[in-house]
Amino acid sequence: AFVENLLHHPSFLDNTYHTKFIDETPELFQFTKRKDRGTKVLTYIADITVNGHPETKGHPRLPATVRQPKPPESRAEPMMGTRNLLEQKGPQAVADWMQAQQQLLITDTTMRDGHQSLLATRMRSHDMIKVAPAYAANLPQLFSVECWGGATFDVAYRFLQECPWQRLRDLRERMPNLMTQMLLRASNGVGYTNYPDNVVQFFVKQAAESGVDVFRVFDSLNWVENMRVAMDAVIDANKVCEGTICYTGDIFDPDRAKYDLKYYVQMGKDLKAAGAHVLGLKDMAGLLKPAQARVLVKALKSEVGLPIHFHTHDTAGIACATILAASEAGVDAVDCAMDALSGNTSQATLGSVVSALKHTDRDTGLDMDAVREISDYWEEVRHQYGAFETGMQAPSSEVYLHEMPGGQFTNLKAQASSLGLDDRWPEVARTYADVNQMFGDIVKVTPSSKVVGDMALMMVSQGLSRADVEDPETDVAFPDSVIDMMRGNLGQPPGGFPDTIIRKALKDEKPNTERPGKHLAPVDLEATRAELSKKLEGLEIDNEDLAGYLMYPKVFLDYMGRHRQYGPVRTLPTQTFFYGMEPSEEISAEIDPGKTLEIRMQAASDTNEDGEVKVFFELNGQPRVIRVPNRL
Ligand code: BTN
Ligand code: 3PY
Ligand code: ZN
Repeated sequence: AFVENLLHHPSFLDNTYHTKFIDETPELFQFTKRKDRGTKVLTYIADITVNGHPETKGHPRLPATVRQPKPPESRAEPMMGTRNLLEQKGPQAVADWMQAQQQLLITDTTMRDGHQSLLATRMRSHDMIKVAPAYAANLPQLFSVECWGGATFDVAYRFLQECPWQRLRDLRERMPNLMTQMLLRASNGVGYTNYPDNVVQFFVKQAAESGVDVFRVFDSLNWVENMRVAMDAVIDANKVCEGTICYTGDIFDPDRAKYDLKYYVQMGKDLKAAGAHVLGLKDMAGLLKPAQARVLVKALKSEVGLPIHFHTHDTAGIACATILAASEAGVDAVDCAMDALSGNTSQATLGSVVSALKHTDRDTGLDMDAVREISDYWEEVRHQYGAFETGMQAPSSEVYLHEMPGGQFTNLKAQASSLGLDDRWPEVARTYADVNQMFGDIVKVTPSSKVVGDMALMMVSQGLSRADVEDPETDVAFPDSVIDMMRGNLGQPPGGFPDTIIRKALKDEKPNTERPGKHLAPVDLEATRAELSKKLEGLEIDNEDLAGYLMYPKVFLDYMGRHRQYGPVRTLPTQTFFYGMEPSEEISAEIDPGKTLEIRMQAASDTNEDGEVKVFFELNGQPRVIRVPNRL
């Protein structure tokens, strides 16, 4: 309702501008519009100051005296890095170089999986952009910086009130020598469902144009058939296609024989045949153990013949050991997060891996002083996101039971709490494992992991066991996501879904066992662009916005509605964005390159009889009063 109202609010209808347009062509909007954006941003600050931000309610802000996180100085002009190689010689040259050189290559995941797994994906672009030049200058040996895709795309629009494409362009510009990397859910794009082929193609093309160099493409059921459209689009864009195996089970466990060494080697070969430049090995839950890593990496190296890029999570506390074992077995690249955003459900600790390999034949070449300085910066940043900390205090081997991905674990825990199941977590974990078996032992990663989680929560809250669900005599109300998956709308797992569960969920309906995209009609892109433009009062819609709308129509429109009201709030310091301001506090916000709003809050009045509060500011030295309703 909030957004509905907003869309029909006069302020929405009479302001026909748009972030990228105005940010790139400020001269068209001299005076009134510039002043107008100032008012919008002040309105946002006033509102948050009076009413609080819905997402940080109940959490204390840091004192205004705590300094803004300060990025390290650049030590030198950025040296040539992997991006230069990609630009000059193309993706195959990158892959060849990976195999030819000896150092263990490192991807820094802090700006994507790190905060996705530790801080509910809530890190703002503002905090990333500031440190990007230090990455470029001080860590030119990095293989890549994972900074886009996965859940960060919709969270940017949905919760952070910022454009994910702009984040990408801003980071790309500040790290000209480093490859950027994204996580792409193949036909599910950066969403939770299969999209028509031409939407996937359009999205990949735009991501490549806006600045993604390495695409890690995976399918949530490990179905290579369902990865081809996305992989081909990456290859067509002349970017690095990292065709990816999702690891589940345990290759040494005879009870999990479905996912044995042979299975993974075959999938690696299939991905190579599908055109992958690099083979991704994605251990999204952190299940691969050191001894198994040694065997698996050796086999993939020798039998597939692609460079291997290994991704894992430290949920069980063992990720560094597994990475070092993989390194000994010859893995080419691995993912780590900067120390301050590593460990637990996040990645292994970057500084520890770099240190462990110093003076060995796989020395990463990264400078530990530079690593520490950047991690110190991230530590200050993390303090500002206390409201999103999950409270996970220690690593846990329980992950070997439930196999939840790092990004889902804390999320599901919070969902369980909100359903009043706090004290029944062990039961949820156990049930999640039971659901996996009931579904035929599947890969659990977005979006299939969400389906398993939905089912597990439903069963625990309704007191149903696996036997109850499978009993043809009991009536079960399946979550929509389960019915959708059984229909075949996420594709097929190896061996298909078991008949018992299909029949129970779909009754007499027949599932589709072909590739879902085969049955989805292409979207008329230009008609959609026109329709979106009309919804937004004639606003010109560029390809980035169209791609965002195609992924998440409602989320995108809601974002645009709030943008009209609040303006470029992505430029505010993080404390201000989440907590507003305190009397006498001063901040600045660079709304365009070189164009800065100096904002000082002076005071806030009492609430008047109309329920409004007056908030007194100085904006670039001029007094401004903003009235906002007190909704508390
Ligand atoms: C969301 O959580 O819906 C996105 C964050 C922005 C919401 C804005 S903040 C100011 C105003 N007050 C609210 O309660 N919602 C909007
Ligand atoms: C995502 O798809 O967002 C993931 O992080 C999967 O591991
Ligand atoms: Zn991950």
